[in-house]
Amino acid sequence: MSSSATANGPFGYPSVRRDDTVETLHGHKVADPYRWLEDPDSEETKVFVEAQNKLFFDYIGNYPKRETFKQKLTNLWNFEKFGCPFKRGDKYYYFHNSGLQAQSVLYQQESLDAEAKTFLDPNKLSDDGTVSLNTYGFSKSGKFFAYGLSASGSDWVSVHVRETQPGSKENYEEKPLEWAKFTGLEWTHDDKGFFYSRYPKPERDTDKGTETDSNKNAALYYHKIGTPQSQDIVIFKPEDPEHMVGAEVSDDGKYLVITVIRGCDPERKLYIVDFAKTFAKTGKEEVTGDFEMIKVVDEFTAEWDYVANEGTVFWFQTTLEAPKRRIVKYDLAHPEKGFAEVIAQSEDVLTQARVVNEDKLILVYLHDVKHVARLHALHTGKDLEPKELPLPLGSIIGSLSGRKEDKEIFYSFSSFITPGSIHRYDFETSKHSVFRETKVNGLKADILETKQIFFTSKDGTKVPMYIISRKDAKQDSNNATLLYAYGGFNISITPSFAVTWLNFIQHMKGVVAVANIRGGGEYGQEAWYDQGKLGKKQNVFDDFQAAAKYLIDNKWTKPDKLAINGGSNGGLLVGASINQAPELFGCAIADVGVMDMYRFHKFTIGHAWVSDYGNPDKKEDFEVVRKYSPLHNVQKDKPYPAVLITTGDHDDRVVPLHSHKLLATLQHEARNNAKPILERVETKAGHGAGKSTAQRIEEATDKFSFLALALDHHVWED
Ligand code: X98
Repeated sequence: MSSSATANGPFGYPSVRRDDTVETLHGHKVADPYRWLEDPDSEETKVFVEAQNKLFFDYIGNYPKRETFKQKLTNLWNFEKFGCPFKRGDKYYYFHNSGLQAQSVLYQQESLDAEAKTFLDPNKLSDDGTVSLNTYGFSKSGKFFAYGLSASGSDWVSVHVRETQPGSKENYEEKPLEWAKFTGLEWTHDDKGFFYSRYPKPERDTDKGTETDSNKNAALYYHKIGTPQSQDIVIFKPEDPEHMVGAEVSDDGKYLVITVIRGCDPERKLYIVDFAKTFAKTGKEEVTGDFEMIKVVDEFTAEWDYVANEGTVFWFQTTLEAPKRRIVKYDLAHPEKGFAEVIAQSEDVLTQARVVNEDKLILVYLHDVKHVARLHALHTGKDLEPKELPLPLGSIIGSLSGRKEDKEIFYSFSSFITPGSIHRYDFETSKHSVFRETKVNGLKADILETKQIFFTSKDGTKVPMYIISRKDAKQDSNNATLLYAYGGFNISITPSFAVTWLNFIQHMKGVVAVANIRGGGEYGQEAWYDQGKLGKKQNVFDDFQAAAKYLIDNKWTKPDKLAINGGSNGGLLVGASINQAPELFGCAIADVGVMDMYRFHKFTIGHAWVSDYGNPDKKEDFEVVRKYSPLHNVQKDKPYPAVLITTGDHDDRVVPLHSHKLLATLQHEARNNAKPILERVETKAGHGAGKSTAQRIEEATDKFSFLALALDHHVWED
């Protein structure tokens, strides 16, 4: 590789080999000159990554305000973060981060006022804080704790078991369970073992998370504690190798609720196992695998989330004949009666249902991208007092803890400018109290404000958008503005307290806009999700571009001062938008994006995304992605904004090859672009989850420094 500025443009992009790979796909000749970048192990790919990282870090390292930004951000980040307490067995637990700890620590308490003892500290598991807790499950008695650790942000988890009594064995198993992924850890109530999902060991099994092998043939297993993983029992293996399986043990421990999952499609099959019936048949009071499945729903018709059961009567949250979801019940003893409605679909989208204090049903709804929590009687569905949980208007419930057997619940709420405070509601006394307030040193929330507006998209649809700014921000077209969105997979982008954004707003006088574009779940499946997937995916890009136009037309900003950002499916959104409307933006930051829409389904869990993108092996679907695939729509003649593409070397959700191939193509086609097109590859990081605090701070510092340089915006206020 050379870095001649003349041959390789004003930024001296590395020379990258182009080969003559060409394929004919559904009658179209498609060149793929950077196919070789799909091999993460080749020396040439490693040299590419090193050269791109050197270019980026040299560029950003020269920015004089980088250190100021980092110091301020570190300062703002350094506040105590508490999770909601939850009870397991006779003990309380909660997560806590003292401020800048790499990973949050799980604490154990005998009672809410007792001394908190460290129960699991992931910070002790690596030198650099890159081993993280990915999933966990307590046994019903509270005696055992199974937990999945992930290294370097990979989706793979190694499952460990420990006893919970202080002073008891820390490592119950000789060896952790391997090749678990996308799994819960669900204990049988006899404390003997737990259910989990795992894949076959990939062919290339070194440095987990850097391989690209497709994840297929998952199965649900039962692990009996104290026995080797090789003896784990297969409980259920879907016929289709791309299907997955989820499992939940019912509250009373008598049933196993199984869902068969078809990729990211929300519709699932629903099976139930009656343990007692199986034990009667096998003559053994333990899991043997000879389960008889009651196939309650044997088609992918709707979403099914187990809420509670009393004997054979089960309550579910479902989208069955209710795209905004409702609560139904089903009696296993009377299947002929089908599903009976308990709570009808409302105008708002039901997002969470939880039973507490025996028979109180808490339902959390999304109303114009804000939460409302309502209380109902489980049996009759009738309203109870208080009708709504006390919640400041315009806020979001981050977490909610409390189970059927608990007489109290804890819930945390937050907004863009208020960190999560924790509230307690006691059902015995009907009293609400603030359990914990969160204080953020250096945050001047009183000078900030959030507005929610509705803009009109290309086809006339009204789309909500939050705008967060200083109160003194003027609509003079001159604000450095960051527009963020996701747009897919039924995922709603709700307000979140992000110090990276607040640092930009408070200290750099920036504006952040969060657009709740279609493809998400903000207004339910029919009205929002279905309108932004498959053949309607262009609506997502149209909404995003309409959001940018709104910000420009209403003089919040102008193209030179507008940056866009999104991650994952939102990285695709950024990639597609810079090809479709580069003139609208001054800067674009695409994090961990899906960029090669012809080949996404071939790597790791990519096949699960045909729910939104269709299957490129089918001509009809291919013709849809052909119109927006970022890699295949790079423009030769239009000027691009400054572009930063970011990825992680252990991203096994959206493999880094997507970012590398788009980057190489952009640097080749637009090598003389006036603004830089660069890539940042984080080492020992994956798709986002599990990053250490230091990694998060460095990444945000680099991204906002890039944005400041791209928008020529160097304002700084203390
Ligand atoms: C995923 O790909 C989700 C991955 N995933 C899970 C879990 N279960 C899955 C079952 C089938 C297929 C995928 C599954 O995370 C899971 C289950 C229990 C506990 C934890 C995890 N997602 C999409 C994604 O990452 C959108 C969000 C979820 N994308 C990347 C879409 C395009 C870019």
